[in-house]
Amino acid sequence: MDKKTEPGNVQDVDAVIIGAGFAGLGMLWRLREQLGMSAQVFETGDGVGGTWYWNRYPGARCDSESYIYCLTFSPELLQEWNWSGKYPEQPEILSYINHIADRFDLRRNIKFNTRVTTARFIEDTNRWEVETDQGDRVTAQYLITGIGCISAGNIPAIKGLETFEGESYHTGAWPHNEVDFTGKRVAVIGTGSSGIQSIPVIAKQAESLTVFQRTPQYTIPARHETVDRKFLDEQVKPNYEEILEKARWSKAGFPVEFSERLALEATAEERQEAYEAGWAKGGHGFLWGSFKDIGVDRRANDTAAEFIRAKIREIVKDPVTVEKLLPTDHPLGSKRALIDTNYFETYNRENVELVDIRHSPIQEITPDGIRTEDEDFEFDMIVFATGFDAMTGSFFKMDIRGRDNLSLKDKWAEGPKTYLGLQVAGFPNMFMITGPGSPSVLANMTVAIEQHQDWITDFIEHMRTHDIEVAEADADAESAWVSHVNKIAESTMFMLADSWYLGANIPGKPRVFMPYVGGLGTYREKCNEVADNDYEGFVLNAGVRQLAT
Ligand code: N01
Repeated sequence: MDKKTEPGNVQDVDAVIIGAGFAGLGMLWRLREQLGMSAQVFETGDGVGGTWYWNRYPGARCDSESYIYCLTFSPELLQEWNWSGKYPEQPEILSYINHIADRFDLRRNIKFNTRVTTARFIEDTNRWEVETDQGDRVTAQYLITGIGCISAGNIPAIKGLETFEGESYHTGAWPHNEVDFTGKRVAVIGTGSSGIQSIPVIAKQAESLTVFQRTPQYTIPARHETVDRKFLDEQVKPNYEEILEKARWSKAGFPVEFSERLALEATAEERQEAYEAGWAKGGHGFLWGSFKDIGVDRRANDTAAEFIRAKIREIVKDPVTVEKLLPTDHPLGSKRALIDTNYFETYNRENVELVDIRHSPIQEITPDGIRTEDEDFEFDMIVFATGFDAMTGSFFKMDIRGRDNLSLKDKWAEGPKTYLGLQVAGFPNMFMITGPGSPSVLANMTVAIEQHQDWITDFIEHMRTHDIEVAEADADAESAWVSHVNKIAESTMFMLADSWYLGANIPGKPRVFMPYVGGLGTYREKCNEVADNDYEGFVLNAGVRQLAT
């Protein structure tokens, strides 16, 4: 037996936290500083940051405005941190996260370069037993996952993948050294958020760039700029708590007003004016600031979609490329909403070509490049911007087992089942931050993450003060939540696109809408109601201590 795995080396802590991104770090701070608990964080990377540690591709940037993309547990930090860009870039977000880790002395409870391989709930002791690829064995009362929803990279199993002799990268596992595109013939496969951010940047450096697009996208100019210091100093910082509170109770975690106007009640001129204003201002406000029926009525949606198609026709010069770029097969906003910097403009560059693989699919990757049904292409580099096995993929990289040795993978074989996206029946004392069934991926992530962190912290505090050893989602409450999540999704346009929200990007994955679409504020209200009603829907018991008395 490996020395590290000898029984004598088992470490006991109150909580094991998996992941050292925003989710894991904020959770660690709360458990340690607010509840005085012991916690061990395991992190696969050699540094903190999670998503922002791994996604270092060119152009990587958050599309939440920087002043609202932050952790808020320290009012001093909120006041002192100064972002440089309206939308923060990956290096700046990573330095912000590193600053948090240093400032709050979080690293001492984090073990880096360590992947959790198994986590088993031991019914005799009511504790989780966690093992890692470094031979650690730790037992904990609580297991808390902060593993991200969009973390398990997906490189499609294209024939000949391993034969390519050039360099290849996935946007979500970008190397730490600089990748130099100078003089290179580069392919990018995929036009989701990562593709549309990296394509304009790579195009500027590469000798040639060929984009392989399966689904044309709607995207709105971000209108990125340097941060407006006056706005920050005069409007944001003195009013931070109020702004945050507004974001916390909003639909999507932003302190903004949603338009109450209906596109179908407006005249064609009024609609044009509203869409032009949204386009000129840029960002996600195009959607929420124009008309509220865009998200629920296909005819209203068509008016906005047509406006964007007209913009594409206006911006892109080559008519053949325009036709390939026009999104017509899904409503606006039914896939992840996108904002960009010079995306469509990039197709006017002489060194950029667009290949429509919906009509001429990739047949194989060859040692020299990519072969589609119609053509052979030669490349020095292939960038896979092909997304993630979202929401469940990172759970399935570990062997998580609850009561009766049931594996999470088996439990979720037909799609994820959770209560509030926070717990799974049969997996006691395991809490998920931004799990499936929660609204996180449809909201500003840091606001969503902190709602979970606060709620879990309050729940654990409640358990400690009421001498409760075990909390477990009730199976009926879980079924009711899953039905509710599905039911409200069915009435939305999200069901009309093949998206990762539905698992449609992963062959064989059950087609189930995974996030809660009812809005972050409504969800917060529901979670608070559950807590106020003595954690309704959870079975609480004193566990072994109760049996012993
Ligand atoms: O991944 P995606 P992403 N053959 O799944 C294509 C967050 N994020 O990394 O649309 C050919 O969106 C696929 O085609 P299709 C954000 O939540 C945020 O870009 O499935 N093509 C699509 O074009 C985002 O939604 C930020 O037909 C294949 C692309 O690859 C999420 O992460 C920045 C293929 C994948 O797009 C994921 O974004 C970056 C195949 N077999 C990411 N399989 C910001 O905050 C897939 N594709 C700004």
